[in-house]
This record gives sequence, structure tokens and C-alpha cells, in this order.
Amino acid sequence: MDTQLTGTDRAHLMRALELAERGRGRVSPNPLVGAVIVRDGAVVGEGFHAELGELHAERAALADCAGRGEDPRGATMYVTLEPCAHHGRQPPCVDAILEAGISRVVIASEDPSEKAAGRGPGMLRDGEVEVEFAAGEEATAARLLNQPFRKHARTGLPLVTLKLAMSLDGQTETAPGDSPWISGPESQQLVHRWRAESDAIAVGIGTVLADDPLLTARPAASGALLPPIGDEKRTGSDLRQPLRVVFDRQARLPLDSQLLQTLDVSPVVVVVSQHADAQHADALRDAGAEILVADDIEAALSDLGRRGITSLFLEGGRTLASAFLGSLAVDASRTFIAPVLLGENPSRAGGTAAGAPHNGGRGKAASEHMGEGRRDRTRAPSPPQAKNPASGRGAPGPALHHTVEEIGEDVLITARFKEW
Ligand code: AOF
Ligand code: ZN
Repeated sequence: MDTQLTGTDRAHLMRALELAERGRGRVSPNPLVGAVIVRDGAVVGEGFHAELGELHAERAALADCAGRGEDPRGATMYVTLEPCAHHGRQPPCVDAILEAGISRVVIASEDPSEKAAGRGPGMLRDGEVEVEFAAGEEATAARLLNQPFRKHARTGLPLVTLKLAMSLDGQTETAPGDSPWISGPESQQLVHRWRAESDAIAVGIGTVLADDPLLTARPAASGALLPPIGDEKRTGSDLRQPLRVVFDRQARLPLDSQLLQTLDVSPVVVVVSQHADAQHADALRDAGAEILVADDIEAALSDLGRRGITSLFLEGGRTLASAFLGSLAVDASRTFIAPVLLGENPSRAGGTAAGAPHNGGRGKAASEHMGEGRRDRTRAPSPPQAKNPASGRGAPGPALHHTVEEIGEDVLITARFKEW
């Protein structure tokens, strides 16, 4: 039952959500989860799921409680996701909660996985534990925290986020990460962060042929601009690198491309059509790429989902973006608009109308504007989406919600088209 929680309950859940955030970029394909244990009004334990394969949030909070020499018996546990009841990489959290004698569990969101879906809360109730689910703001925040996990659990498909950068005259760049950018340095840093937080990045073959990109997450290059992921500063070396995916119908990826020269950093998956030249595909396989045969976006997404990819970040170019939009396969978008005019036929390699890479002139003062002027706007869900939330279709159409913020000298519009 959804319950009206007290202000204190809600504050503890918000703290649990904050803790959950610290696992970002480390736990996928698992969800981000945080937990707080409160006894007689005092916090006696806090924890979060910090690393894939390691303690779940509930056990981490119980361990913290033990470490503080506190007794969790009779306490309330606030947790952002329903406690699990299955044996996976970790034993069931419900066993730990029951053993610890926790008397009340307040849960911010349900776990839509087949193996969960209410089993844990049911077992807790059978064990005489009072179980309450949050509604409202905390429940929404908990669901939004785990959109990739939730979509993957519900559909088997990764959450797709489209990234675009454009000039004031609507020119889009085709090689966001690795050739001169339309967007400024702060935006580039954000994109490297997003890469590190994604399970996979995708580009079209046109982008690879034009720019020979690396598509790795390299936020450490100018780390000062980048706030830490999780609760501590991280260097480039302990960042998880996303799987790199090239949509390459005809298997044209050059064997000497940077992607294939850096397979030690992160694997490369080449999505080819069943009509692709078999020799080309074999050569790519011999060079160390994984070949995925799929004739449409949906088949490719299903295959990536089966490999445990819960989030796919689309980085370019226009052809790939159009294909995903045409398949209604875009859940979210992140669009940078940079204060530059590129003119009719921009030479793609950063040649601006003025003939000089415009990023060079961006002053330090730009960072002072970070995050300034952020606006939140919510739109009522459009009827078809609201009626058919699990259809797996997202965009084109109006966003369910979007924010506008300044990143350095650029404007960033972040939009959601689908909620899971
Ligand atoms: C929780 N607390 O902190 C997390 C949960 O392979 P395992 O053992 O790590 O289990 C992963 C599954 O457990 C994951 O798919 C999700 O359903 C749940 N994650 N559950 O009670 C946590 N991370
Ligand atoms: Zn668990």
C-alpha cells in the first residue's frame, strides 16, 4: 500500500536517494540503491550499492550499523528500491533484514525485475515487518534514478539517450567526442562523464569514416571541470569504459580505425546487416570486433539488451539519430546549443565561418556560468504515452519533461520522452 509518510520519513528517504547516487557509473547493470537505518529517531547506519557484485545497499547499511556498534533491532530501514529476495551475486537482502530484527521498512520504488516484483516486500510482511511504499516526490525520484535499469527490466532493451550539439544556425556536429566540437570545453567534459556512465555508446559508420573517433570516456583530461562521480575523485584509470557500438550495415569499418586499435580499452561491437559482405565481416571479427547481425534498430537493441547493456548513448551522426527517431527508440535527449554560427556548408572539422576553431577563444569565465539559469518544466504526459507506458516507443513528439541550463557558454536542453 502506498502510504502518507511523515516529513521525517521523507527526509530519510531523500538521504537514501543521495546515498544511492554515489554508485553512479559503477553498478550497472544493477540499479543504484541507497539505504538508511533509523532507530529512536537517530540514524544508526547508512549504505549504498557501491560496486557491481558487492554488498547491496541494505547489507551495506547493516554493516555500517554494526561498525558503529549500534543494534538495528526494532529500527526502521529506508531503502530506495524494494529489497531483493533472490540469490544473485549477493544473497537476498530480505534475509539480512529479517535476521537483523528491523521492524519497519520504507521503500521508495518497486523493483520491476521478474525475480523481484514484490517478492521481497511480501517475505518481509510474512516475517511481521511493517512495509510501506512511498508515493509522490520520493517515489518519482527513485524511479528516475534508475531509468536504464527499469527499462531493461521491463523490456529487455537499453534506455536510449540521444546527444546532439548544434550551432545557432542549426548545424549539428557529426563527431562529437573526438574531432573539434561545436560545443565548448565544459560541455565536452560532461559528454565524457556521460560516456563513463553509459553501458554503451553508439555511432554510425559515417561518423567513424569521417572522424576516426576513439569513443572512450576521457574526463580526466581536464578533470578540474568535472565534479566527482560518486563520493570520491576518480582518475581516468578507474572509470568504467562503455562498450563501443558502430552501426555499420555494410561492414565498412576500417581495420586500421582507432576503434579497432584500442580494443584493450573497451570492446567494439559492429552492427551489420545480414546482407553485409561476409569477407568484410570476417575481417572485422578477426581484427577483434564483435559482429552483431541485425537488420533493424529494434533487433540491435534487443541483442544489446541480452548482453546486459541497460543504457545506450547515441553520439552521432544525423543518419543514426534519424534511424533511431524513425524507430521511435529514443527515451531521452541531451542537446547542446553553442553560441556560434557555422553558415551554410561548414567544413565539418571545426572550421567555423570565421575560419578558426571557435572553442579556442572560449574564456575561463565560461565555467562561472555552469548551472546558472536552470529551469524545470513539466508537461502533462501525452495521451498515447500515458496509456501505453510499456510499449518501448519513445519520441518523436513533445517531451514529458525538460530542463534548460547553461554549461559554460552553451545551453543544454535535457529532455525525457518516456518514463520507465
Ligand atoms: C537490493 N539492493 O542494493 C540492489 C538490488 O546479482 P545481485 O545479487 O547483485 O542482484 C542484482 C539484482 O538485485 C538487480 O537486478 C536488482 O533486481 C536487485 N538489486 N537489490 O535489494 C540493492 N542493487
Ligand atoms: Zn538485495
